Amino acid sequence: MSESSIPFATLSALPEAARLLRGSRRPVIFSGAGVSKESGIPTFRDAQTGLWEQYDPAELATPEAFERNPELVIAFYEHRRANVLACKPNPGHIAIADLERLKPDLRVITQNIDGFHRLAGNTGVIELHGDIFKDRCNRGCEGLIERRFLQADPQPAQCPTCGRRSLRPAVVWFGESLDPAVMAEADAAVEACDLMIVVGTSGLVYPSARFPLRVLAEKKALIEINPESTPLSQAATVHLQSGSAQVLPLLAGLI
Ligand code: BV8
Repeated sequence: MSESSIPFATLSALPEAARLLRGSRRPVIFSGAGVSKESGIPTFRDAQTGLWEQYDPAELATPEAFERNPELVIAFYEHRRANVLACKPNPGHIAIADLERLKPDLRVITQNIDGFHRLAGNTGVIELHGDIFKDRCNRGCEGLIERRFLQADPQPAQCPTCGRRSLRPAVVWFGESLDPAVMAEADAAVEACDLMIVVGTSGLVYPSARFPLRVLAEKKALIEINPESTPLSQAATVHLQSGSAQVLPLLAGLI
């Protein structure tokens, strides 16, 4: 999308956003599904395309769904894994990696499980909700199993520790607590930051949604990048109302 397709209000707000970012020593990027939309990964609030139109992801991303119908949940994640494997980081992810080269203390906190911030080159990415390419035992056995290939059999795979068919994606489902160590790392990064750029999130899922609210409560600068308005937009220091793949490269180019 060329600059001409970016709303004038967004283009005129860019210099202020760039001034804030230039003056920041420890920015945090807080991202949600919207940052991967232009890579071809549907967000949660998009109607899932194809086979998954009739399912609500929030219904499938739960321990109850896995207990009730493990094959359906495994098939849902295999479908999403295949989609992520067929996609790649977009210019928005690349721009965030470029920003880390300009600002080495930049941290990325993401709600996404696609790994695209790491793939784009960011380091120390804090993945609040896990990684779609890792499995873990649903019965609590220790350890994560890296799996970048697709399993043909939709039955849960066998746990190498307990031998039961209990492996599931190592992601945080609705109703499951986030890893306390990951939360502590995110808390420390937000505590230390002097600016947050919130990219592509509806800000509706807790406890992750509390991080931008904390930045606002601490009167730090918050730049929001989202084509829609969200509960954060009113209080944001700057709201760049556009797609992240368009506006992040422009912003990075001004630093
Ligand atoms: C918890 C991993 C304690 C899985 C995800 C009842 C029972 C239990 C809990 C609850 C309950 N009621 C409420 C809760 C709390 C619940 C919650 O917050 N629910 C919400 C729906 C109200 N939270 C939890 O359950 C959390 N755990 O609370 O534990 C506990 C324990 C036991 C009992 C009680 C409490 C766990 C939450 C984590 C769930 N896992 N992901 C998977 O991915 O399969 S969440 C998942 O949905 C994503 O990771 C993400 O976080 C969230 C979707 O949010 P977004 O990323 O913001 O995406 P969304 O589609 O919403 O928005 C996209 C945005 O992008 C939009 O604003 C759009 O405008 C914008 N956009 C579009 N295009 C672009 C763009 N932006 C930029 N550029 C573009 N081009």
